[in-house]
Order: sequence, then C-alpha cells, then structure tokens
Amino acid sequence: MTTGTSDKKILHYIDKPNVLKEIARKVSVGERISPDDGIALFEQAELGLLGLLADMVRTRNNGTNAYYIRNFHIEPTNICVNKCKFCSYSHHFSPNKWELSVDEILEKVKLQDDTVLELHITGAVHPDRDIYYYGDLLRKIKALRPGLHVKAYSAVELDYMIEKSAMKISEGLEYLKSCGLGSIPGGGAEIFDETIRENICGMKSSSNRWLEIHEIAHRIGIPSNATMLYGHLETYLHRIDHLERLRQLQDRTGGFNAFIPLKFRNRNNEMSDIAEVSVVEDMKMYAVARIYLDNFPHLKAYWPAVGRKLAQISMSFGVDDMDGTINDSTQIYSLAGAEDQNPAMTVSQMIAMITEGKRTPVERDSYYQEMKA
Ligand code: V47
Ligand code: SF4
Repeated sequence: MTTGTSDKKILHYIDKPNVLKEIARKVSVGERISPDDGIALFEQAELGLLGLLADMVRTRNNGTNAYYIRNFHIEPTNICVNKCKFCSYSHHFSPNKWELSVDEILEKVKLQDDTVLELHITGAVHPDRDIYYYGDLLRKIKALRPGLHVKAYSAVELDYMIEKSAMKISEGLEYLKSCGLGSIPGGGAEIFDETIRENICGMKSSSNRWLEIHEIAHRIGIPSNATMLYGHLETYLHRIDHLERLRQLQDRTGGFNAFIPLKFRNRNNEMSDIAEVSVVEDMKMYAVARIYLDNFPHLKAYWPAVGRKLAQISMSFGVDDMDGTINDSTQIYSLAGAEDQNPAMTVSQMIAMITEGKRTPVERDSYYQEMKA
C-alpha cells in the first residue's frame, strides 16, 4: 500500500533508531503496531515523526475531513456517591451542589433550536436515582424532541443505576435503549491499570466492569465512545495498557465510534499538587492513540477540556473530530481550570478553526454521517 507524499516524508526518518524505522514501516503499510512499539513511540519518537505517522492513519480513515456536531450537554446533578481525587465537579469539591428536576432538564431541552442534533447527558452518581428515573427522563426528552440523539450516562453511572435496580447489565441497557438511549459517552474509563485506578478513583466501577458494560452495549446495538484520563500518576506503560484493552474490545465488537484522550486538569481537586503536562506531551498522546487504535474510526479533541488552540493543533496529530458547539452547557472542565469558563462555539467559529488547521470542516450527526446544507 502506498500513501503518497507522507511516504516520501517518512524517508527523512530513515536514519532513526531501528525500532522507529520498523514502526514507520508498519504504519506506512497499515500493519498493526505492538505494545512495545507504542512505548517506543512515547519514549523515543520526536513530534515530527509522530505527526506524520498519525496523519497517515487519520488520512486513511477520514481523508481531510474534520468533523463537528451541533450539540449541548446536560449535567443533571453533581451529588456523587464516589469521591474521585481528580474531580473538581462533584459536590465534595465544587462550591455548588445541584440536582435538576425532570422539568428543569426539559426546559433546557426546549431552549435548543432544531438545528441542534445531539444531547450529551452525564453527571455524578446520585445515591437516590435509579434506572426508572433515568429511563423516564429519556422518554420525556424524546417525546419533546424525537429527532434529538441522546448520548447518555457513562458506564459508571450505568453500573450504579443498573445494580440499584437489581437488573442484569443487558436488561438495564435494553430497557434504556427502549426509552430512547442512542449511544453511551466515553466517561469513567479514567485509567484501566488497577493500581493507579485504586489510587485516584478507588470507589469507582472497576476497569473490567467499564469494559463489560461497553461490550454488552455494543452487542445490543448501542455504540459508544472511550476516554482515557492522562497526565497524572500514570506511566507510558499504563497508557499503552489502556489503549491495548480498548483495541482488543474494539476487535471483538466494532462498537466504538471515537477515542477521546482527556488531559488531567489540576484546579480545585485533591490532585492539585500534580502539574499539568506540556503541550508536547498532549500531542504525543493524540498521535500515539491515533497510531495505536488502528480500529477506531475517530479520534476526538474535546476542546472545552484542552482549550481551542490545543484542539486546533491536535488536527496535525491524528485528530479528526472536534466534538461540538456545546452552547455553554458543561461545567466539568471549567471547574477543573480549563481556559474556556463558558464553553460555546458558533458554527462559523468552528469552521474557521478547522479551515485554518488545513482540514475540511464537515458537520456530522451522531453516526458521523455528513449533514447536507
Ligand atoms: O470520566 C473529570 C473527566 C470525564 C477531570 O463521549 C477530568 O463524547 C480532566 O467522558 N481533568 C467525563 N478530566 C467527560 C467525558 C466526555 C467528555 C466529552 C465528550 C465525551 C464523549 C465524553 O471527565 C470523566 C473524567 O475522566 N474528568 N475531572 C479533570 N480534573
Ligand atoms: Fe463522581 Fe464522576 Fe466526580 Fe468521580 S469523576 S467523583 S464519579 S462526578
């Protein structure tokens, strides 16, 4: 297989250590890289090489397209049974404590115009709310806006509500699907390594449980995303272990749409003593994820978390999805110290950001179908 210009540029790297030469060869012919290769990329490859290799994979999957969606978030509550050390959002750390009523949530839905295609619902794990509460909420939202795709409830929220209702995971997911659940967001994955997970979010659902919930969701026709929280206590080995577990699951089901690396932000939480990683480290993370996850169709930069500038640059390191317009509807990252305290982007700002990054802006729906003007 040839890849044109990128192939020629890669010759520039022929003097690199053998291991990088061999990785470059594998990527250029579409061969899967190994966990050791992934570590070598993190440890030895300079950004120029990473950008080229990630760009090859991105181009193969998505051409010059960079996708965005008109979307908004609803965070129903920040009252949480868990106490993750990195969290600035839950009632344990945030200055505010809230639980929206169903009517208040429906009011927020009514405020959005018909061009908005997707609602992302996620929040804390409320001790008193069960699966019927959340199923009923989905039904009411769909009754109000049948065409709105609802991507809702992280695997951690799902684990709690399904367990509370004494259902099997498959029963709980089937029930929520029948109420209008369209897909599952990628939250709660954090870092799969059990020792680090225990340290930073020991009360949370286990890694195996997170993977099991996504696997069952895929089998019953509910697609999902996957995330990884990076830039805290984890090593490159832990990052590759996380990517490897996701790649294996995706080989079995093909149900993941996008992978979203989430940079640890250190304001107002119990891990504030840990410095945030550099932009170089962020770009490495995007590029290695794009190269390693050869079976994931999309790599997303979640701009409210990393800032617009970093998201824009990430398009040269494998990213093809800029998430969406958001409409100032999420607080998770503003509370943790992100640059945008009221995240909202107009479609023209989104198009300008993508065009300046030399990509083709494509408005998408939740299934990555292009929206025709
Ligand atoms: O699981 C919480 C993360 C996630 C911090 O699927 C933090 O399209 C960094 O998963 N620093 C929830 N990260 C958000 C999420 C998400 C966001 C956007 C799109 C999608 C999608 C999913 O936020 C949590 C956790 O990993 N998080 N606190 C923090 N201080
Ligand atoms: Fe609760 Fe989620 Fe915050 Fe953990 S990250 S404390 S589960 S809201």
